[in-house]
Amino acid sequence: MQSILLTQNWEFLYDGKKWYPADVPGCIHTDLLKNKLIPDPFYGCNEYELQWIGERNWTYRKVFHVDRQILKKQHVLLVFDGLDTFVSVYVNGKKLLYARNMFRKWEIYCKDYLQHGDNLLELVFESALNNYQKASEELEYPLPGGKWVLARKAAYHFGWDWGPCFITAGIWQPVYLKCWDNLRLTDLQLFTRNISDQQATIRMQISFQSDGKENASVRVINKSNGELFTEQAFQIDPSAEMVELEFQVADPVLWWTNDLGEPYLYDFQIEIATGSGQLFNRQIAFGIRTIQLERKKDTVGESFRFLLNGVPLFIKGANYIPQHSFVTETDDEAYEKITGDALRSNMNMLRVWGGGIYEKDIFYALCDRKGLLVWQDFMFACAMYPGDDAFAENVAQEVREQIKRLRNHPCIALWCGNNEVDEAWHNWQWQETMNISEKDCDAIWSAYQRIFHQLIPGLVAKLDPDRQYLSSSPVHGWGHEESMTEGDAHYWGVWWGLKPVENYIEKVPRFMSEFGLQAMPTLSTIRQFQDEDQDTLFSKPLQCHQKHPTGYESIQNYLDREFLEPEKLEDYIYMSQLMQMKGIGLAIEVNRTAIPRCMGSLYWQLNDCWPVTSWSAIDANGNWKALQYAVRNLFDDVMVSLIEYDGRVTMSVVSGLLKDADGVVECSLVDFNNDRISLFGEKMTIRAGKACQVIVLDAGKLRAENDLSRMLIEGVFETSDGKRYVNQKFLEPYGKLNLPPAKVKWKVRKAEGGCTIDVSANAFTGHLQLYLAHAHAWFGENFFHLWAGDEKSVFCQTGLSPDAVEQELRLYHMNIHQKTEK
Ligand code: BMA
Repeated sequence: MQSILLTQNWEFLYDGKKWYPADVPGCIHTDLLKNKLIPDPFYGCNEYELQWIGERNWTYRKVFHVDRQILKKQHVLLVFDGLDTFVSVYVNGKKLLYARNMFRKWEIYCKDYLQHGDNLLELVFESALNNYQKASEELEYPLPGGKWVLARKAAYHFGWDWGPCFITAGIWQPVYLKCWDNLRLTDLQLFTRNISDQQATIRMQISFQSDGKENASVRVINKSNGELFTEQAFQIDPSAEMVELEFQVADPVLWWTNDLGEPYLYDFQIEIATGSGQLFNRQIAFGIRTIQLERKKDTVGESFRFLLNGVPLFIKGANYIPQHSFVTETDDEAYEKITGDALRSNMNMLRVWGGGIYEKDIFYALCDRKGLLVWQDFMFACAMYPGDDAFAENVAQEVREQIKRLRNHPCIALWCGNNEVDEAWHNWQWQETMNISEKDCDAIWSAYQRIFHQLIPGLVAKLDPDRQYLSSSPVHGWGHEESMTEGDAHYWGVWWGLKPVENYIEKVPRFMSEFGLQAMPTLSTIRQFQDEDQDTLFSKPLQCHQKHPTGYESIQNYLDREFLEPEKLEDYIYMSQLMQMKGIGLAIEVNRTAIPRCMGSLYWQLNDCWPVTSWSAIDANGNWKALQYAVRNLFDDVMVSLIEYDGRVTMSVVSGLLKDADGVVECSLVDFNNDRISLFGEKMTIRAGKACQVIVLDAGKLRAENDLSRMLIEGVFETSDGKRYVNQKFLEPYGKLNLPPAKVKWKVRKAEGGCTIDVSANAFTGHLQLYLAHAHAWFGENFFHLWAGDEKSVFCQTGLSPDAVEQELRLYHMNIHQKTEK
């Protein structure tokens, strides 16, 4: 088998006249930008000026050389790993393909159309918007939701409530020629059949495309130590879909999420030799484990919990969206960073949300390695899709390919049909607002059932029988009582319903798969779209970078409840982040303390695809908002929780450990002078995987006896081997605190990978934030409190020199109305 990469020397036609160099993989927006034909699409309100790009058709071409050796091969395929989206492909002037699905791979037998020497490959991309306009006129009934429903293309490209509308077109994955004689290996899959202490049985499925019958043999070797697992003979038969074999791994080391153990991967080297002398070598990093989603009737309703190797685990994580509006802009380093961020935040799952893309291989490989589970949505979101034969066939092919591509990854925990399609149809009143007739409603719902209740689950059952399928997330909409007693829930009463964050205390579902609050990104990210002289509330660019219809008003609504009054941009950035941390932090605490009733907490949303004010906890440049720093603590293997509700303050310690932990539990009030009043202190054993309620305090009494505007409450669990878990909370709204004037000092010194900042203060300083004015950075700790005399050394991960950091460093804290001096 020979592969010839065709990614170099492409060009695209601009204005019907001139050809410009193009990147493959790439897309029209990035090609226009790199050729300086458009301004930065993310800057200012440029998005609105650049809509014409998505309304046009675009032609790409390339000349490639074919030598005689290739033409001598029996089979020559032209392969596109990804085309975005509606495109006619011509080889030497002959149309060989019309592709119409961004999520599929396209292969064309092209030998008869190739010639020795130069060949011309041309692709004419049709505007996905125009395609929608045309296709929707032919629909028998209206499809509510959005313009993405007729295109098997990333839905967020059409604009989302956190993302711009950039309707891209282009070759977004590699292109190559593949040629071979007689036989090619098309697929190699491993499945864990069963596991005992002594051995694991692995089933191997090998698929070939073959011109005739042949004898063959396969060897499976452990690449890291040369150990031979099996050597078996088999027959290749062109009429059989695949060959199935089994082998054993003795004393298997299991794959665990990072919180429960080691995500151990076997480096299987699989060597296949055929009678006619062909050799195939494949490497699969395989994790031996079982994963189940258990949904069993119980006294509350129905459980919704994951069992990894039989162990129930509380899911800690977030919803993940594509990292860039232009998918090819996300490089390997960005995947390393985001999965690394999830790992260092003590997460064990990411949900790949259905309005984006099936992520690239590297994303899943990194999740395998870092012990992060993946909840994988199929790419359908928030709209009703067609159900005709052509659409169903297109989807079936996509689903088949994606399952086959991803099923070897131990990280994949669940297949989910779509994001909020079921919920939308039943709760978003489309039937009334769009005046859809009963007959059309029936047709729309049967299309839904065809795709999500029949077609996709049928393919999952056939191709990946050990993994479960959930037809839609959430199982019930948040307006329904059942959303709290069974299934997963997207609880949006807070934010969308403008309920106070304390509502999270009452709304505890079985598994919280979405909940969120917006906050502004860090200043250096705002700089990406506006210059310093535009830093006013709310400048035009700030408005263009807020996609929720009442985004800033809703943030203000939450700030008002905390008596926070931002006057300028820096105030708003800081206060909105504080508010987000408080609300989402509270929900996580509540969800975790409700174990085993609630078995998961995935906040909306981990990341962004451009610089924007959104629900993300990590902005588009990788800067962590306050929430993300807090999450690390709240998702730690042990969490201390302090929740005030209904006149009581409850302290709990929640364990995600596999073993019981002995230690000392303490609860105190600490005032801003660092004087302590002990409320509780005892030796305790915290049971593995359980929540332990430590103490319930009378909030009224605490208030009557203390000036809570000058103190915070602190809960600590210190294990007998010295690990400390701490939670500190103000019991008064932020704006009602009586903070002293504070002066913060700092010094910057060199450290490996960045620098160390030593900070100290002359008085209690609340939630001290460190950031760089013009550069992106990650801090080892942030938004922490300092008492007078404390000195903290904070690592700052940056490429800047200590001198530059000294210049760039900005501090913000809750006492800021008092002038901070160096
Ligand atoms: C959710 C998501 C997204 C959306 C978010 C915030 O329910 O599934 O569609 O961006 O809410 O509104």
